[in-house]
Amino acid sequence: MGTNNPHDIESPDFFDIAGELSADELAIRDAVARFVDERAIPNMPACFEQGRFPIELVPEMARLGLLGAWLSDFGCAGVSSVAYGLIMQELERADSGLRSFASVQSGLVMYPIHRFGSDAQRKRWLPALARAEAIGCFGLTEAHGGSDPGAMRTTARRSGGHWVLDGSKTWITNGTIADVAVVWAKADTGVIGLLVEKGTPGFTARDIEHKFSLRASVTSELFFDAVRVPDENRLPGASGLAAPLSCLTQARYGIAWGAVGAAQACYREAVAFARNRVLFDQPLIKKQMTQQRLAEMLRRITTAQWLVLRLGRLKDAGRMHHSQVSLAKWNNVRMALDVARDARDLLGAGGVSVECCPIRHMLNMESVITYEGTEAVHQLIVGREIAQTGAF
Ligand code: TGC
Ligand code: FAD
Repeated sequence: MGTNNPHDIESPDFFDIAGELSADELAIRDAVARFVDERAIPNMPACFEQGRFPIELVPEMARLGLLGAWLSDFGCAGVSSVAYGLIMQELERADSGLRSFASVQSGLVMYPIHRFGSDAQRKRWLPALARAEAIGCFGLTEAHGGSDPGAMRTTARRSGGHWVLDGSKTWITNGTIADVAVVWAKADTGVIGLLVEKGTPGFTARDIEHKFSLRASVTSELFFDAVRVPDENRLPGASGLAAPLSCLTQARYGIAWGAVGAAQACYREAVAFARNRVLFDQPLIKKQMTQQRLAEMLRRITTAQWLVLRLGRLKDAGRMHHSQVSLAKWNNVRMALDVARDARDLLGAGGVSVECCPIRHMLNMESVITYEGTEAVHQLIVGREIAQTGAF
């Protein structure tokens, strides 16, 4: 049987997921787990409290080959989708802010350049993004409603060898720290993607402050006022809304894995607390109600682990459909939110302190359940598969 020791790197692994992983996948997971345990976890409570993204960890993540890790060539590691998922799981065990950074850089910036970019764009940006010499962001959401990106109002108008970009984007991860923004805009021909470089006249970014969630992550607004973007910065292979939506599939896949890591961290802390806390002359873990609660957490985590493992194998086999990713993102984020909330409660008063991870993960999950498609959007995507007709 898999390990259930809260101090073990694999915990919980009740159905021996580790036994399904290749030697390479295990080695990658363990290397990231070491980085997370030694370098990230000790700093995350303070970063969350201070509302600071730990940017000093980014070069270390790049050195470990974590950015765009499943992509091939151009300085990317070319690991399996399951290995990439394990990377996301381990990063989010520390904090969703760390996983968010890696998700955006990998799935929302490197992926569209890799898939839709010109050779010149790939050569210029991918090695730099993999080494974290450049940081990227992804601008799709607009203030009037992120769930319906087809209704975007940001426009791109052709003018000689340039595109003139007007509009704004909001709730953009990495916005003010990005060297390049992948911006989606409406042109005469439909939705196009432009690489907008920091410092381009008319392009400004401003941070969104006062968040109660994802505090250890940079979230920004982007403004475009007659920004002239050369045509060579247009992603030539991207035409129509399907292009940005295919990027979302990549990021949602990583989130489905990441949510498992957040839930694992909460479960471990709940088990350790229940072992040590003595109430009514007995450790809490000996109480029927406590065991029922921990068993419930383990059930939810275990089913989520199998879901993403299967999803990853389907992805590697080229058989994954985006509605399956929706079901996994919905299920696993809901699972992590519920596990985090219950673990928070199990820890009693101490559980409201930043010193305990469940409340931080719980607050983060309120963003994670909203971004990359809200729970309702994913339910409607799965509903559309069942009914073969959309009800958005
Ligand atoms: P719809 O008609 O469904 O689709 C238009 C075209 O796109 C194709 N498609 C997809 N392709 C790949 N992956 C997907 N997930 C796809 N979903 C749809 C579809 O087949 C169609 O292709 P074609 O060739 O027939 O044209 O479009 P719709 O306008 O009806 O939209 C449907 C809906 C609601 C599902 C979509 O708009 C949606 O997913 N909305 C949610 C928006 C969202 O998730 N935004 C996320 C912004 S990025 C973000 O949050 C980053 S957080 C980062 C972090 O910090 O981790
Ligand atoms: P709305 O779309 O206005 O939704 C409001 C409510 O309506 C929700 O409860 C929703 O579930 C519900 N709803 C929507 N459609 C329906 C329907 N058809 N029927 C019934 N109910 C419905 N975006 C980016 O482009 N790039 C980023 O990097 C990025 N990073 C983010 C980081 C953070 C921390 C956060 C919080 C968000 C980020 N986002 C990003 C934005 C995110 O994708 C949007 O917030 C999300 O898509 C939802 O859009 P909205 O907030 O405008 O909510």
